[in-house]
Amino acid sequence: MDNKTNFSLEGKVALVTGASYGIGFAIAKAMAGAGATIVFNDIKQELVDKGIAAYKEEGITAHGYVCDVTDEEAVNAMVAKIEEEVGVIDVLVNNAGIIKRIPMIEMSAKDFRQVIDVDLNAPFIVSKAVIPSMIKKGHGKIINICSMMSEFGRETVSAYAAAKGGLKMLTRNIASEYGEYNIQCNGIGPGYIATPQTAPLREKQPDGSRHPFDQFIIAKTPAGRWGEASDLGGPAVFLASDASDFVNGQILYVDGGIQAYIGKQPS
Ligand code: NAP
Ligand code: GCO
Repeated sequence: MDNKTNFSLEGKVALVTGASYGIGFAIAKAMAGAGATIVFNDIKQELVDKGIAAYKEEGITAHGYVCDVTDEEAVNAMVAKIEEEVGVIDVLVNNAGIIKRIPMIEMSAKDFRQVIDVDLNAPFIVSKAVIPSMIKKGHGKIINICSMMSEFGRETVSAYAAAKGGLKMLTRNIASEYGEYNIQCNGIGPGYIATPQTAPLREKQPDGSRHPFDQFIIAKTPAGRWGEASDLGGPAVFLASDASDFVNGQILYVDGGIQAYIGKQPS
């Protein structure tokens, strides 16, 4: 097989969770560009409708479903409906996620549990729902959207870091348990990406200056910029394609080099 077809997703059905916008949307757009049929879900009908319209603007006929990925019954029903209406899922991207930035000792157990539920329990639930058909089909790709917080902590993100650290190990476990069925499970660890999720960290200050955290990330990134959601498309296509059939249990960090760099000294 030549390298061109190796990276093709022609004939593949890709489900990207929480992909009405943001990183999920960018990954789905890139996969569509490689030939995949795109299926996505979001928690609200209005967001699914907005997503379908946004994909259409990009020339993509996406299949949208309303589903809360933390609800196992709803997820199983959605996967069954997708298999009936679109086809067996060849590629799953567990992208849906939330963050709550609260100092740990001020965080309620309820808030902590909600982050763990969406960011860790849901990837378990959705992966469990799609793996049986992948086994029957003889192949499958699962891509978990991890984070730099799969490796590092910082103030106010205890629940998120715990979830994303767990997601790294869930990735490795799925790879270990289902590799013999030609299912590859890998993670993508984005660095700091300019999406609605990080908008509070980039808000302009009253005096028009950059948010302190924004300045911090710029100084910590060799490229001196935040990542764009589109920066994740190529790595996702690679991990969804036959080109990565012997890559399993890996977390591919797409962070602009933050983890390699001590950071620019303040001028
Ligand atoms: P985002 O802009 O907040 O989008 C998250 C998406 O997930 C939204 O469409 C959201 O839908 C959906 N979602 C949330 N809870 C859901 C649920 N229970 N069921 C179904 N969908 C749900 O976030 P993003 O920046 O694109 O991040 C996407 C993923 O990348 C997340 O897993 C995040 O942790 C990870 N990540 C982000 C960055 C970054 O810098 N942005 C870096 C590393 C990793 P609603 O709008 O309806 O809530
Ligand atoms: C934060 C950010 C990060 C990013 C991302 C980094 O508050 O530190 O939201 O968590 O979202 O996960 O990889």
